[in-house]
Amino acid sequence: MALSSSSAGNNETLEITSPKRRKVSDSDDSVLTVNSDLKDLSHFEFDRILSDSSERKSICLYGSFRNTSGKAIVLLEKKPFDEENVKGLLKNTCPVSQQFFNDIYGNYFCKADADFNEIKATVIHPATEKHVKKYEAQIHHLIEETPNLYETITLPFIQKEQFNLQWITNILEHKSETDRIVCEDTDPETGFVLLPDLKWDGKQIENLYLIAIVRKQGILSLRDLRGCHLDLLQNISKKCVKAIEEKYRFPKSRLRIYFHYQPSFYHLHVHFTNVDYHAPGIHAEKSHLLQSVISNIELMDDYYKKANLMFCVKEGDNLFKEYEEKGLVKKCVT
Ligand code: G7M
Repeated sequence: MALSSSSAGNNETLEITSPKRRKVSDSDDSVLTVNSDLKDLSHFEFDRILSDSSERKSICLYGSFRNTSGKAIVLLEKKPFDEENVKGLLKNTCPVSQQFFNDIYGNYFCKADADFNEIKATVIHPATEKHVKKYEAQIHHLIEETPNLYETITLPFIQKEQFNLQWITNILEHKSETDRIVCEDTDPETGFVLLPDLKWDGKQIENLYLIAIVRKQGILSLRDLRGCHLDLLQNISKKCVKAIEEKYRFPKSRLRIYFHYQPSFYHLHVHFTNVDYHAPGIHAEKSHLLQSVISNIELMDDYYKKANLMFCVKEGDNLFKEYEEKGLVKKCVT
């Protein structure tokens, strides 16, 4: 995580500090990241908005950090309310200014204390062009990927161009986020690491979001899953559900457990979210429930080798261009 949330929320007391930088091995240019010692966002020079969402109460900014090479993405999101937070808010003096009232109905703006007004910030630096495309608002298309199209277009594309997986290696090798690990199984075939997703601060159950990253190398995505992986999938399902139940008192029946297809990162991982939370990528065109995946493989060992899989792609994405060049999809003319 880039920024401690307490410093992110308190915009009025930001100090001017020069971001220290650390070399990162996962960048194409091997440039320096501000993430090793970022205290505030005062050095961020904003170029443009990549996307914003009133529904998610988030905004994604593109720019750079002063005196630092490489571009940066800063994603700011308002955090959901929880009971503890609201109790604190109500106990503290929180000035309200009335907008209007009509009979028994009144509208107010409340000036909450910084402690109860935290903003979650995700900083990606140095950000590549591919990161920009991932976070940029764009038109989407659906593509039906046959096994042959996977072999001839998608797979060569993944082999040529994909996000670096250094953050995954760091988690598996206990070099990053070690204190966030919720449950771990070290078996080389069926093992995994379960921890909160980048999108979750690990606190509020309303937007509970964890990921289990498999230990075994070489399973790129759902497409690679076969009968020989059933033990791995069942092990993840059983142990992660138990760990989440124990740590967060959150029952199995309230968990949405799924894969993304296409994922952003081609090293197999499973998403665990609160079923009432509308996390990005939960819709039919992108998510595949773990239980359905297990069931499909139980019925047919090589289901995911033979199935046509739909996936959603942005018009600006290079994978879209690969399919466009073969005449399999067309840009939207408006
Ligand atoms: O779409 P895909 O299935 O590849 O999703 C990858 C998930 O990994 C997303 O939900 C990301 O929020 C999450 N993620 C990405 N990064 C770079 C990190 C990270 O550094 N740490 C953690 N804990 N989760 C990450």
